[in-house]
Amino acid sequence: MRGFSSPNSPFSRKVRVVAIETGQADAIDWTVVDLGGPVPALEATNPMGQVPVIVTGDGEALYDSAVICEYLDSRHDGPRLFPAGGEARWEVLRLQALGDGLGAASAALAGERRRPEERRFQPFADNQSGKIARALARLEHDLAALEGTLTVAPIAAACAIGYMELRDCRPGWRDRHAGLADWYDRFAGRPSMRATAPPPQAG
Ligand SMILES: N[C@@H](CCC(=O)N[C@@H](CS)C(=O)NCC(=O)O)C(=O)O
Repeated sequence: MRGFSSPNSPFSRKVRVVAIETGQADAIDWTVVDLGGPVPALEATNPMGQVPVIVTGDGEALYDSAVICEYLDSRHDGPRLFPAGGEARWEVLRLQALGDGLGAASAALAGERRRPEERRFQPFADNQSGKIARALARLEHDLAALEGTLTVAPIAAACAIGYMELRDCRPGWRDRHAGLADWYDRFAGRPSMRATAPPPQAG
């Protein structure tokens, strides 16, 4: 399979972690793209022009990260990262959405902060900050569900928290959410998380 990713993207990282955790790290040949401008090859596979994308052996493009993760989970013999059904499945999917939402709000806030000061729109930044604050509080409330059996839920949460922290979207979050920070530090020590950590940032 081929794939498109970018080094700092929490959604790309989520897929790469799932690939490692399910023994498929070598099954995807990643092209790392720079999202600073248009990437025609990426747009040709995903009309949204977003990473991650994979192109299966049949030549079919799959996106977004939730779809790719569930696809990878259907292709291995180990314990499933997506429960097949029942309450457990809905809880894992909700938590995945919460983690992804945290990643999206953090990316939006980081993008807004990169704009020249005179072109920033503070209400937009405040709205994203509110989403980040509420998502962190909810993840801490749901800590018990992040512990225990590995599913896509803690993977999504940890990749999003890693990005949120990389971009310093919520200064002081570790003091406000000590339990979540402790869980995150332990989870970030997994070989799959260490292997996919964003590269050291310039400046
Ligand atoms: N819901 C998508 C979100 C993907 C996403 O936002 N990717 C960002 C990088 S973190 C991207 O490609 N941004 C470029 C753009 O939106 O043009 C997923 O889960 O894969």
